[in-house]
Amino acid sequence: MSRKVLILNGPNLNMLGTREVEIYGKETLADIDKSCREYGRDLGLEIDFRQSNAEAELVTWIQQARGTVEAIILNAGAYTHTSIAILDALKMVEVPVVEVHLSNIFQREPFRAESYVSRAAKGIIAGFGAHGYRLALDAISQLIGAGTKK
Ligand code: CA2
Repeated sequence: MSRKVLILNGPNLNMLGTREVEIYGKETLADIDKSCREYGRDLGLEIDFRQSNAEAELVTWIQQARGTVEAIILNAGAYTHTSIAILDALKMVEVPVVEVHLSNIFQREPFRAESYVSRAAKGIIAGFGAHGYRLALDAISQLIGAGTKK
């Protein structure tokens, strides 16, 4: 049986592939969505891939994940470094969270090295561009034992 994984993307990630390609790569968010669905299918994972520029919407989606998905992959964008509301929601959700960043946030401006999301995440993948999402799916597959019967 397929297991559901929620992949959430925060502000400005809808602009991927249009600017700052030297930092974030040339793949669009639609490209990443497609590649996650395909890779997830191979791992027996059903992917629900979303993006929002609104903190409140991300919080609501995280709350709704409780009891409905097996894991969350989260690239919270700039909210990573600012949002106590997202951290609180992640702490409540009782679902494993893998934090993803396209860029290596520890090599950039000092304010990007601080992540509220990390406090609630099982682990973090940063600096591998779009491939990081597939690495996160591998990690989740291991964590929840996907491909095995529930
Ligand atoms: O490296 C990442 O994945 C980030 O989460 C991306 C965020 C940034 O604020 C985080 O520090 C690290 C920003 C995403 C903005 O993406 C754009 C893409 C194209 C053009 C402009 C922004």
